[in-house]
Amino acid sequence: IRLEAQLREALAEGQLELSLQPLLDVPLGRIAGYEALVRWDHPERGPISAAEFVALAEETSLIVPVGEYVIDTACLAIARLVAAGADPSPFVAVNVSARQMAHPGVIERIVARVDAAGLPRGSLKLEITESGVLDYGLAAGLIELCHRHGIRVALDDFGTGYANLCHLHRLPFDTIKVDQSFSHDMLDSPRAMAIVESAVRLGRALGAEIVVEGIETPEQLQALRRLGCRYAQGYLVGRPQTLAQLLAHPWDPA
Ligand code: G
Ligand code: G
Ligand code: MN
Ligand code: NA
Repeated sequence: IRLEAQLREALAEGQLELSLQPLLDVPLGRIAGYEALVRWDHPERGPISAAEFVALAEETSLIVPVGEYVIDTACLAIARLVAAGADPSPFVAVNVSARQMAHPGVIERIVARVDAAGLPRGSLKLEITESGVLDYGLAAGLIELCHRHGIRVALDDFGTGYANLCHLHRLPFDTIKVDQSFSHDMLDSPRAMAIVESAVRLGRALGAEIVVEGIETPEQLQALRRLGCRYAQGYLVGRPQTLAQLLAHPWDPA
């Protein structure tokens, strides 16, 4: 409860910050976009990861203003990168939670913020994790509404949890993000490699783009190239960085 009050204060006082992690377009060999990851630099405790405080924010209605801060800041950051010469225009992927999506009018407010930042609608992708799909009817309606507004939707952490093939069966995601546990093992485990390979094929069959997360070595990236995977994300491509860091070294892998 004390942390909740502190989070409310952090939001008001601008202690929340965004990190942006680049995604590589594997066949083209260039940065295609960024995933926004929210951070909280707590005055006494130091940096607190999103994993820690997003769960807390979800238990309260704080996830709504936190989510709006993230969308706003992410769109403005991408607009700054574009203004600084990022070419072609990158996309920005923003994580959203079920609690946030259940709020009436949330998509319309998100669209208004994309427009206000001067970005094309297609530059925003919403990333939904398994826990973000509480109800298929609701999720399908939200995805349809996003598509009508030109916003794309990704299924995050694919391969973990219970119902991910059900999600793909019922919901028309534009992007599937394969969880990093598979890429970490794929060069040592033929089973992990088989799963990544199947995900790439599944994406092609479903008309969804595949992102493989957690790429840390050139050998893993080479394997993705061989499989015909479209996007790679991970420390090899770049660590999550602040906008200031990205503007200082726009195309350096971190
Ligand atoms: O980068 P980090 O280890 O803190 O991320 C941990 C988790 O927090 C990830 O699963 C990520 O999806 C989630 N996350 C990061 N930023 C946000 C955000 O802005 N909103 C939501 N709902 N989740 C986020
Ligand atoms: O659940 P989601 O995929 O949104 O979470 C992304 C998290 O994964 C972030 O916390 C990010 O810092 C972390 N991450 C990104 N790339 C790598 C990587 O190559 N290796 C590891 N171990 N973690 C990564
Ligand atoms: Mn994500
Ligand atoms: Na993920």
